[in-house]
Amino acid sequence: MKFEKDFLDKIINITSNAAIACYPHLGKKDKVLVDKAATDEMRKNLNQLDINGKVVIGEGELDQAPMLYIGEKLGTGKGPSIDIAVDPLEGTNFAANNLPGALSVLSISLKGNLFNAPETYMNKLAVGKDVPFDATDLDFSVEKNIKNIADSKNKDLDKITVCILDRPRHKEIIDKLKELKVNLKLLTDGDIAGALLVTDEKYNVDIFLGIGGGPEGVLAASALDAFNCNFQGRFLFKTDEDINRANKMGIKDLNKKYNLNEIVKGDSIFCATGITSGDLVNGVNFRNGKFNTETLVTHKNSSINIIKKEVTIT
Ligand code: VTB
Repeated sequence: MKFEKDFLDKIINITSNAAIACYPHLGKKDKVLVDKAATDEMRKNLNQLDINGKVVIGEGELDQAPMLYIGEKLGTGKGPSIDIAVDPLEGTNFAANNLPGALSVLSISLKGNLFNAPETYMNKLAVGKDVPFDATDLDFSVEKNIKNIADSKNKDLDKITVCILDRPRHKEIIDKLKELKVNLKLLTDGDIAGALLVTDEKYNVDIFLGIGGGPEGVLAASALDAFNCNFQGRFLFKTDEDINRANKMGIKDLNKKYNLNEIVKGDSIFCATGITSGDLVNGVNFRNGKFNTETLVTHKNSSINIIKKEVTIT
């Protein structure tokens, strides 16, 4: 089964509405409030869809409701069985401070086709489709990955740009990258968008790497799949709680390196609507009583990788 166009439009509307719901709360310095606005709106809209939906990537467990929690059932129950990955507000700091880069993100696939990821960190690597499949690997050293990319693109190292979250845990990698004299694009937050910068030369990012949220990794992977880019991820289970959760989800090899085709299978739809303007899309715009939103949409089976503009009247 493949998702049809009208279904695609409905999904675009869901992230658009969630983004619009954030608009009154932008720059109010209240992360909880703006996150709740996005989540409530996304849940309301998903529940109106004729699907038998289940959240496989969400925000925490049942006891952490009202967030869209892992295992939550969504939809009218009348349609196909769908796996849903959500990040209603990716970049809560951005939205609370009215800074660039906040997105509302959703990905769906048929049941069983999206990895059921626990809420833990993931070590990630993403490269564009112009990099040969075997040129990069999570298990290669940073230096080897960068040099292989430079070789395959016939570029000097100082023309390579690496995108990574700016975190103390990445100090060693960042020091190495500085030594290699590559260019850095350091993110304060928002590593879904960071990973997606490898999808098009216009963003001038050759590789995204480093440790960020696992759910964000799965969401990014579903878009990267439609762009035929490469992605690898390895979850990091540190605490006993993390390990228990992974066991419950059926993850046997805690150290497994996942390739993209093990994270996302079959047809999928990914939507990321801008809440505030960023590298990928513009944020919500309100003018003459109308909201304008911009959504990055990918649909694996129709090879749609577009930025679509939406207009909603208040
Ligand atoms: C990333 C990023 C998120 O968290 O996954 C990051 O995409 C990872 O966590 O926007 P730390 O902040 O603990 O490093 C965010 O920055 C915030 O959820």
